[in-house]
Amino acid sequence: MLPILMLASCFPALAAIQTDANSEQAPDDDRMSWWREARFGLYIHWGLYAIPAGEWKGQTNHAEWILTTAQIPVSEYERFLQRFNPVKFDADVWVKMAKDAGMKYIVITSKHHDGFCLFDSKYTDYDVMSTPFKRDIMKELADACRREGIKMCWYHSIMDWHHPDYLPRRGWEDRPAEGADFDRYVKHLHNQVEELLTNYGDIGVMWFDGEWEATWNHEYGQALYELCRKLQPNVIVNNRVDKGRGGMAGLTAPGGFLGDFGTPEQEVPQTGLPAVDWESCITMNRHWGFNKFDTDFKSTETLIRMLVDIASKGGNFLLNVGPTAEGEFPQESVERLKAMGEWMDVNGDSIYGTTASPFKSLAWGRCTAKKMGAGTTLYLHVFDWPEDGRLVVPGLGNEPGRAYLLTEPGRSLDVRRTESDIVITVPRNAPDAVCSVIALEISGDPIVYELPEIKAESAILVRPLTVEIATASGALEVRYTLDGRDPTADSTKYERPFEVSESTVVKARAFHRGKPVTAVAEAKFTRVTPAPAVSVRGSFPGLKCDAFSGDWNQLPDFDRLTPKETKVVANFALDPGPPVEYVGRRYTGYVMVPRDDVYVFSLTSDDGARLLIGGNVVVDNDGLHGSAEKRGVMALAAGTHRITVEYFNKTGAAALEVRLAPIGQPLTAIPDSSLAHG
Ligand code: FHN
Repeated sequence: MLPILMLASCFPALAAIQTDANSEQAPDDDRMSWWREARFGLYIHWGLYAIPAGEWKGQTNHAEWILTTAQIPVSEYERFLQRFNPVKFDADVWVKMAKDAGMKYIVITSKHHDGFCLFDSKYTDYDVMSTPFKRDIMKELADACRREGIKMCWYHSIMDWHHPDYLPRRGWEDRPAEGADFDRYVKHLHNQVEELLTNYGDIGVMWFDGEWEATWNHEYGQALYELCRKLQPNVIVNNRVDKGRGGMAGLTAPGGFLGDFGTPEQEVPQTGLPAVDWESCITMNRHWGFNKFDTDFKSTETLIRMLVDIASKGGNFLLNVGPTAEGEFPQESVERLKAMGEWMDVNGDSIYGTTASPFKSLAWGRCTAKKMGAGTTLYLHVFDWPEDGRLVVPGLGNEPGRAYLLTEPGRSLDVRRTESDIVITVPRNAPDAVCSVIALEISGDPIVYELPEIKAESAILVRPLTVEIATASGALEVRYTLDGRDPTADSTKYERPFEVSESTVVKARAFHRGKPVTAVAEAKFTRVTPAPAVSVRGSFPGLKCDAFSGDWNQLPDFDRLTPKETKVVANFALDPGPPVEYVGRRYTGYVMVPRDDVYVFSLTSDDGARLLIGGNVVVDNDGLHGSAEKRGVMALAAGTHRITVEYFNKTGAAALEVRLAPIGQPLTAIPDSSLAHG
């Protein structure tokens, strides 16, 4: 088995680092306070697209984008108006389900990209009042929310595939663009936002979307943000009102872009983001709008742990439901909301109004924190219950107070300090198989001595490898060993990076005034034999590139498909021009490396991609995502190695970039001269 590692999984420091966004216009605390306290909201995608329910002419993977993904002419899509009659819709039932799930706000699509309005608008007939239902659904929901003390919030799409003045037109559609006046559309957008912020009482959030097309710009975003705040000064506006959102990672780039919170989509940031407000919006299955074929629902365990993970990073969780055309939540959604509510009934205090974990990571679960007078309560969310009955809280410097299970607040648990850790004696069985919460009271603010971080470019080596040890606090002294023994106060003091040239186990521990204040960090470095080069008879410049077309959510098995075209290309660069959608590519050939070494491969793609060397997966960046980079390493002998890159793009933006370097060197695109095919 060749020595290969997915680098991001070994050295988080090399994984994607989120931008430190929002730092320039942190929103005022009062206005954000209810939202930060809430932590958990319901997202609802509902509209005409619920009628086809994902299906069109035999294709069954559509949803709220069906007008575009099925290329339905607007005139044909409008016919759904006459079929929208959700006779089973009951606003009180929906709001009660959200409230019972522990949710504090509801964000619903007042208008999605298809332009259909779920509210009574005097600026269009393309709204719910033109359907057989003839009721202002948004009004009924807003009234029910007010009755139940839930914040009503609107999702409103900037992009509008129906309005005659919106541009650009969809590439495939027959409606002429002549005569369209985008500024007239912007006025229409403002008029409807005024209706939404005037006719329905206090609104919590304006959740804009569809801001990515070139016709929308920062000036429009600024004017729309200011309109919202003028109409309702306390309303919160997300960052998709402007142009600063960074893809699906959703955070606001520096540069004065507007928006009160970042909007990661279908993902959770890898770490907390101090002083940044953000909310991850995530589907329960694989679609936002109702798709009757999509039974791939996340488990209740996954959803509860996702809520905990997000809260432990200081974010909000906006969990989506796509109701049916009849006006009901899918049964799978109903069941999950009910189960989440049962967990929140017991553990809600560990989510609401909490702040991010003071720990960088915890082996057994997550942590949230809440100021309590002069002290702090740490909520320890245990996913993996300790079999030995000892829950170890690593590197906590505070003297511990009382500890208790949220399921039995009256029963104090035994808490004692070992050298660097706090140990809580817990019952043999976890009270909640999904996530049991222990409250640990401490005096003052949390003091956490983070485990020293042992860093190197790779965990495998062919040549001497430089290793450094970092600690979060300069006041601590780090001592380390290279022989596998735990460091003591007499072990070698870390002063500067050092080299290892053979397989080595490095152990490090932080000390304060001669006493250990952290557990022992350990990293194993293995000397490996580089993968042998292959001998190639008769190679030619460039790579062989098979082009496929299809609608995928992840990389298909290209071996089972027939390419539409096969050609030779100079490198991995995508064709210039607008992004090509519903496309797959498989590049095959050889890459030459100059010397025996460990090489870092970097693969950036939108959507998914995978890089193999000699048939071994070195980087797996598969899946539906915005432009994202992943890295992997492999030890290679000098010479020629077989390389394959597989790639697909579904819709929207596209990206593919392959970079390579020996560890410790800057990554660069592979020169064309180092690529060949047989
Ligand atoms: O295109 C929309 C999509 O339909 C859905 O509304 C998500 C959820 O926020 N937002 C956009 C995709 O980023």
